[in-house]
Amino acid sequence: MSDGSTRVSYRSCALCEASCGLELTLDGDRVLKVRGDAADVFSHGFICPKGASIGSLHHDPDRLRMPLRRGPDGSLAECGWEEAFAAVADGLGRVQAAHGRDAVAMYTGNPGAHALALALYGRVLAKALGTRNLYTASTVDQFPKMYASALMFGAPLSVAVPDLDRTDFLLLIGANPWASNGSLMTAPDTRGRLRALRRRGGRLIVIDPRRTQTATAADRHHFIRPGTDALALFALVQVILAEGRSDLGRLAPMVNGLEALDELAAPFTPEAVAPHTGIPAADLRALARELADAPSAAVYGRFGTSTQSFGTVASWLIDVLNILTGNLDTPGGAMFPWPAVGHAGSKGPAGSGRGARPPRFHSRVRGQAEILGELPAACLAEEIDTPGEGRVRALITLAGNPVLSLPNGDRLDAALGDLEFMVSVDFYLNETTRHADVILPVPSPLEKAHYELIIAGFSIRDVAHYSPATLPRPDGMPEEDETLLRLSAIAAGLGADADPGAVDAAIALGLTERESATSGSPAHGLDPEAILAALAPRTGAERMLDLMLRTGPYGLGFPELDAPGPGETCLAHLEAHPHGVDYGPLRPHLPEILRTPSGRIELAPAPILADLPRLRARLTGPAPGPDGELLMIGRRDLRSNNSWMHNLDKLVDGPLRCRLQIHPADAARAGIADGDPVTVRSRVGAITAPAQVTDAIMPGVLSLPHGWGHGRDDTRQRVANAHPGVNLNVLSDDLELEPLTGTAVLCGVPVRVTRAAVTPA
Ligand SMILES: Nc1nc2c(c(=O)[nH]1)N[C@H]1C(S)=C(S)[C@@H](COP(=O)(O)OP(=O)(O)OC[C@H]3O[C@@H](n4cnc5c(=O)[nH]c(N)nc54)[C@H](O)[C@@H]3O)O[C@H]1N2
Ligand SMILES: Nc1nc2c(c(=O)[nH]1)N[C@H]1C(S)=C(S)[C@@H](COP(=O)(O)OP(=O)(O)OC[C@H]3O[C@@H](n4cnc5c(=O)[nH]c(N)nc54)[C@H](O)[C@@H]3O)O[C@H]1N2
Ligand code: SF4
Ligand SMILES: [Mo]
Repeated sequence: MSDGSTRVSYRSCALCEASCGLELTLDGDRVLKVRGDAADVFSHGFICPKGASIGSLHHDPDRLRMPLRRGPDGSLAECGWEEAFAAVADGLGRVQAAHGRDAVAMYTGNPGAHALALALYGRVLAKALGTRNLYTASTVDQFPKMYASALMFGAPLSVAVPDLDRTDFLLLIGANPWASNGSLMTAPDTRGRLRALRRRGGRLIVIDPRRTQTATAADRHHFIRPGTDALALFALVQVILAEGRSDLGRLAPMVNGLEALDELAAPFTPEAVAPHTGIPAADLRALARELADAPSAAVYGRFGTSTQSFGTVASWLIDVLNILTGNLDTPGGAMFPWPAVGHAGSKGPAGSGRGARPPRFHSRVRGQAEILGELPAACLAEEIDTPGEGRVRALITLAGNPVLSLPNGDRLDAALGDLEFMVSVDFYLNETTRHADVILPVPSPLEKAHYELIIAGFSIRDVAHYSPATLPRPDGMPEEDETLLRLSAIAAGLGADADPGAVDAAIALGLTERESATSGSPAHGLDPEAILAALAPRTGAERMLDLMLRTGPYGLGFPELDAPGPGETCLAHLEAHPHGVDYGPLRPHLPEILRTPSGRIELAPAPILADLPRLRARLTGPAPGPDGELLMIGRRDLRSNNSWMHNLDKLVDGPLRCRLQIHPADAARAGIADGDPVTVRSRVGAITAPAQVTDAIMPGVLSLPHGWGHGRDDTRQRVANAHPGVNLNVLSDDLELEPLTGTAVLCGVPVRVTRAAVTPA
């Protein structure tokens, strides 16, 4: 409603990891304008087309404001909130009673890493469900990096990020921050920061099977054959060691396993790996020398080095290089962020810990190991569609669209149609949620409070931002944390009518008890009830966040209880600083951050060594010939957000984006011209898309963007359905997993192409 006057409001953008500050101009509850917040302490006014569309997302008429429930005629129709929760209690209760707790699976998608309520209460729900069938998008994304970090530093979230603003040399491998705005590297305006790196005389080298925009802006770009990054990285290690160029500096006394590396690296000479990777030996040798000689340097890999056949080994080698060159935990190198809520990988006594733990159970159908508390998402479809004891019969999806994001999408699509019950917490009726019996929408990004609880742990500068809700929620719609609490109560058998406030109070008391028992915390020894009183009247996610901030490294503590902390940070302090609070550039944290049992950095962890025979076999196997198999990779686009921002006109207009990139030599061999419809087949499926013949892709490699494949008439996404594209994951194989983490091999899917007879729609 307009009240005739406009106002300006600030908040940080939760759409990707860059966390930019936004300046919104509003008239009543209408968003008139969205700009970058020039006063933001970190993004300084930067904004991308997605952030600029947050008003359109908020006002999108297709975005759900009321729950949907499947009626007797099989169609989804709006219903009241109480009716929706009662239907969930009935559906989940029936499946749990008939088939047991493991029969209910849960899948959490990418916004689970951004949304405060999901980050805090998703695990409450998982615990209440008591199921082994927990899945997330992490096993189609970053788990290899997290597992390598757990093995080397002792905790999965101890991920070192490039010190972008100070480094002299950056090797980017399998990442395209020009489009993605950075990942496991929170750096608003990555492009501007990379330009600044080159302006100050630094060098940027990119290794990618595509000449991306990031590559075009670099000093040098090398094509690499998908899936061979571990070979190329090992060659850099080999040269640095063989030429005596390694210098660990202050890390030397903190490292275990250095002596094993010479022998491990020996077979991977630049000459041996060149025919496999496609990078000439001389280039690899020169790169190794430049990296070792740079005054400061960082090696950074992302999606392309993670979601592939040697994802964990490649992720490990990236930090081996950072360590051998003396650049880990050093300004200008790769460093550990120190977020205001406390570093998630550094709980408990400093310097050593339990380290990575072995898997506690295996999946039912293919016996795949559990990883970091969950099962590989690529196993979800078979756990639903394979009959037998322990079969998944119900599914909860939180903020995910697995039909488009998991491998063998068509199999999962069919499996979801076969469930006894499904509930989705999401604000779109999309390719996945169309299978749900109940959809529970959540407030729009402008209707809820925001704090990047997880992502701030990957920030290239220590900063904190908190944004309260900008606009009120629709009448009757619960906060996202309340919805999750109600689902948790239902999962625990307390029914749809349990008081979410009482459940939350019990959880909060448990947390304050734990904090009171934590030595070193400002809350140590305080009466848990007194802590709760100090946090009042906040409840839910905000109460938990305030507790974490007050007891964090810059925290206010509890001065009202005579227990001050080291700083001023608390939720009220962040509320008073809408442009963010800056704690400065990253600082060294070794050895305190280590949580390995040895209290040292493990340079040669046993599980990684166990995968090296497979890599050596790769080296001695045949190298690809000029007309060898074609390998499919994905790509991202600045105006997409995985599968879900295609319903906004401004983000989908312009030239068709879901096109198959193919090198002219491969196109000529298959008789394909630019614009021709091409059918691509893999072991599991086939799709047809128009060709884009371009030498920006390496010969032997094809690329399609992921997240497309809309156009179902039982979804409610009018704009997306008018720009459907095809689902890349119809091609990726649910049986091809990286062995150490069960992460799907999405980069480098073997395919064949033929010119199709008909033009795709
Ligand atoms: N082939 C191939 N496959 C890929 C990738 C690839 O590059 N290639 N990328 C992979 C990666 S890195 C990822 S992270 C996954 C993503 O996989 P998913 O997370 O499964 O998919 P998204 O498209 O991110 O879907 C997010 C959903 O959350 C909803 N949503 C948005 N915000 C919120 C919120 O605040 N709360 C709730 N409850 N819902 C919300 C949206 O409506 C949407 O339905 O895909 C993976 N799949
Ligand atoms: N605009 C936009 N931004 C996003 C997203 C989005 O969908 N759209 N998604 C967000 C999410 S969930 C994530 S995880 C991040 C991902 O962030 P990034 O990893 O930076 O994003 P990608 O564009 O997937 O970059 C991966 C690059 O790896 C290359 N590649 C593919 N296979 C290989 C290989 O085998 N080896 C090497 N060396 N390279 C390879 C691809 O060509 C691609 O350029 O982006 C986030 N930001
Ligand atoms: S770069 Fe990411 S955080 Fe920044 S405005 Fe765009 S979507 Fe939002
Ligand atoms: Mo992701």
